[in-house]
Amino acid sequence: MPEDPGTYAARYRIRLKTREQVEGIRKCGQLALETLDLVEKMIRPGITTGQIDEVVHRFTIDNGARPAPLNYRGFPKSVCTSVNEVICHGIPGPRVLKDGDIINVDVTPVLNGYYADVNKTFFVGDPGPDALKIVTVAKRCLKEGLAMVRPGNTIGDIGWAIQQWAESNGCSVVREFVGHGVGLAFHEPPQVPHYGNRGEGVRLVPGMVFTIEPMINLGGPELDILEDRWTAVTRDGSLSAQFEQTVLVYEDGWESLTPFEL
Ligand code: EYL
Ligand code: CO
Ligand code: CO
Repeated sequence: MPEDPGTYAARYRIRLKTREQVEGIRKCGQLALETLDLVEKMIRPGITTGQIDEVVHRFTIDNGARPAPLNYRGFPKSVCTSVNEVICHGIPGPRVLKDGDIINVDVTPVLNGYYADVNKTFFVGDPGPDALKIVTVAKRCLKEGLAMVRPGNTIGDIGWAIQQWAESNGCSVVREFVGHGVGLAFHEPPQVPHYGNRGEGVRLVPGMVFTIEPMINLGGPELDILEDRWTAVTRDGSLSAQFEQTVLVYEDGWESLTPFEL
């Protein structure tokens, strides 16, 4: 007898979401996207990453939500801001953005108990050729990963598609940070690596909600963690870019709960 999807998911401690829960996550996702739109409008040379944090914090609270990153495992701010060679988990502060920088802004509001996790990488002023390349490749990597999401495919299919695009374009995939189940908590099972082999890993079933958030480097995949114990940077100093969406598996394929154009 074929195994029930709920029973299969439970073996991996994956909580399948009800329609009501999906509605809650979708509403949180809309707030997250509005937050990123607000941030995009303020990004220009001369602002600081700390100013981005202030705007994200205020807008989140004013909309009846709270920022999940704040105090999460001791993270001191409400949003991650990762500039140039910073891969992820950059801490907002006095750093001033300059023309030609790239900056990833990663927002996760908690609204009515539901979590949605989304990020984008923005250009500050006019991008140089390296900035243009890494942002273009990272964006396409998320698109390739999303295209693999449907019942019957596996987590490994997603990672394979991402790794394939990144490496065939001369870029590399960060291994230390992965996508994750999300919705009722910031991080739930399963883990979603952005590398891997076709057909390997957990099989996707309707009701799963998880992020895909490939971190793509222009040089090698190795990273260092700075003294602040949060900021991850490329070991070779090369640029790194990332795009993230929260995605729902449903009977016919996938639906982003944090949709933006790729
Ligand atoms: C926590 C785990 C080392 C993640 C995200 C994992 C940090 C350092 C080990 C944000 C903040 C993922 O999912 C995230 N962004 O999309 N902290 C995170 N950790 C962590
Ligand atoms: Co995120
Ligand atoms: Co995430």
